Amino acid sequence: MQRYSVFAVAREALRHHTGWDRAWRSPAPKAKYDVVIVGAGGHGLATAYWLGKKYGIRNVAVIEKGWLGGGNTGRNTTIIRSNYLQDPSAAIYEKARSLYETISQDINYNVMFSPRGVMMLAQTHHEVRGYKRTAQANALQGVQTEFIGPGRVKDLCPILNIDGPRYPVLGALWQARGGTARHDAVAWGYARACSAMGMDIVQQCEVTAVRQVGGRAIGVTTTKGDIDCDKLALVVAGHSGVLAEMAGFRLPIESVALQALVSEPIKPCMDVVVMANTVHGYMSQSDKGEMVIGGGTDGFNNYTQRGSFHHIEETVRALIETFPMISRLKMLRQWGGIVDVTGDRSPIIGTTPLGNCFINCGWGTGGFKAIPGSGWATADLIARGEPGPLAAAFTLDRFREGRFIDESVAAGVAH
Ligand code: FAD
Ligand code: PYC
Repeated sequence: MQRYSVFAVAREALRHHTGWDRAWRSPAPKAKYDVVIVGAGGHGLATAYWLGKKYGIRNVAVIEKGWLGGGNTGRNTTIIRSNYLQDPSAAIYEKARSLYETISQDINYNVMFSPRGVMMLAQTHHEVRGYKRTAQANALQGVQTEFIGPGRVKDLCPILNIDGPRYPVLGALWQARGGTARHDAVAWGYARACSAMGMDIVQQCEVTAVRQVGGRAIGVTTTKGDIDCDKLALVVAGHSGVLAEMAGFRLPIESVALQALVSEPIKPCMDVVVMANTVHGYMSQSDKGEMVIGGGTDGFNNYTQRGSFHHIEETVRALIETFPMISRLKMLRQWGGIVDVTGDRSPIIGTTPLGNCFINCGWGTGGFKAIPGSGWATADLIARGEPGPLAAAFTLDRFREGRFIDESVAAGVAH
């Protein structure tokens, strides 16, 4: 793999950028791999990366029906934080957040991780109690968060109106090392690192059937032909129910569109991420100056990866008391992604009723932040055939056994 560095950029500048290699190869699929991963979003690619990096398993294909990172990974609002309530969630999200700290060096690709700080506003007394409880749980879990008062909130984000008549800001749960990263760079960086390890990332290749013999997965049928494998991983987010049906089992998951929008670019005015869960909306400013604004999920199940007009009005209306400045902004574009939501708002990582077939899904509205840690845990699962400590609580069995990991508040997005 050609190494990216300031010297490489300078060298290429002198020769008019004619010497850059392609970031990843685009091979035709081979007939057989040790591991086939369906879905080249962040989670599928990070899983492949850790399989190669940690376990030396490199005869791996990542099969993608569209273009890599073109699902939710390239459509999200990029918020990274680990301020969850339950211990298993804090462990996997904090592992992921800590990997984000060094990911650009680890994979030699600048994902623009920006630990600018994330605050979740408390705008009711109930939220104050809830976030104080989360801060205490986080302290026990080794996750650094604190509950801050309204004065500190205003200092950190002067454009906030903390004296709103309906929902004054009473404080916030603050995670100083939370932040954002460039979403598609995360997918591109992992793809480049996987390709350099000899793995095949096969785009424009849809899986249409899961082939099985005697209760074990033996491969997939795709629009580019049959591909055999020893182990199969389904990492397809909003299409998890579809792939599970091909594999012959059902998942406790609903697929629903989550929408976001950005404004025209403006001068820098906000250098933290703010989530306002009572009124419901969240906002940060991109490096280009656009205000990145997110809303809630659609109120009905669907597979439509697009925005709908009423969401602009609903989301902006919700935020306007807290951020009066957005009443003067022109909105530039909106979009949607299909997220996979479980009943307890926690992911599923584990074995499945089909032998040799593993699943990673259910990240719902909040899986971008989890990508490096989820890949780590899923690679461990595939390599060893059973979940390790990071994934053990997130297996499919929990729905049968009633071991829910309720993160409906920490999810921070209206469902
Ligand atoms: P995806 O990136 O969706 O990848 C799955 C891939 O599988 C897709 O590329 C798809 O094309 C492919 N696939 C599907 N079916 C097949 C098939 N039959 N054959 C081959 N390939 C197939 N999370 C956060 O942490 N912070 C946020 O701020 C945040 N904001 C969000 C805002 C929006 C608007 C949306 C939509 C999501 C947001 N999320 C956020 C959630 C986050 O984006 C997802 O949880 C995460 O990206 C899921 O990654 P993934 O790799 O599992 O799925
Ligand atoms: O999980 O932090 C999150 C999030 C913010 C917006 C969408 N998801």
